[in-house]
Amino acid sequence: MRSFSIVVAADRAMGIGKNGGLPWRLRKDMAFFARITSKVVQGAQDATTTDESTHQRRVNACIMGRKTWESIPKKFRPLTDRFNVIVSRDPHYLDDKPEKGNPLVALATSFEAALDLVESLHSSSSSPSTSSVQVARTFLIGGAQLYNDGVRSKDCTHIFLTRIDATVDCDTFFPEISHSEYQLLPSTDSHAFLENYLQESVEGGVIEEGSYQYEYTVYNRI
Ligand code: FOL
Repeated sequence: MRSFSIVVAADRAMGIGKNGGLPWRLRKDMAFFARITSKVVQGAQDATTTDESTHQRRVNACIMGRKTWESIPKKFRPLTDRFNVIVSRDPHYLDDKPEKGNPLVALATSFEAALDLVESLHSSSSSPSTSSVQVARTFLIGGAQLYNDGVRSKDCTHIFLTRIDATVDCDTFFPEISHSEYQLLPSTDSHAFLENYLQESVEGGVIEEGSYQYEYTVYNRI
């Protein structure tokens, strides 16, 4: 079970960042991000694996690049109630950080190694793990360098793209989504997919916030 989903917000030009941060502040989209990455939905596959019997905490995993980790405001990181996997080529990156030793924070030296780590903690993993954490769903949350690896991976099953109907000054972009590899669900289908995926209501259609209009869209791997 190495499958994962991408979560991203992008403008019309697929811009995602500027000066090491997000180029916009969209309160509702950020709440949607927190909800989709945090919510653990009981899947049929995991019905027999309960944390009650193993004393493990079941959370979703968020894989992110080192720059994305550093872009998250200190008061919001590590992302609460999620297993934070930071990808850095520096194996000592966490050594002098306050997060070192936190069971919900881990370092991987490549995207592949991050997927391997998360797979070893997956709920339906056959080998009993020594970790206190059990991973339900896995999300790749950026940035551009990891999204590049992620969209190309056959293990990427969905792209949850918040499409912002604007062109904002960005210096970082999401890679091209191949239409032979992913299918964009029509607006109504995207909305139905998300409500089923989250098992709760999700705002549909165009959302207006400040001067921005945006919509939650879903791409499925073909
Ligand atoms: N996907 C979407 N749809 N929107 C985003 O803004 C987004 N951002 C990232 C990745 N995928 C995204 C990467 N950047 C936080 C900050 C930056 C960030 C991701 C997350 C963050 O602070 N998250 C808190 C919520 C804070 C709040 O409520 O304002 C969290 O708990 O998730």
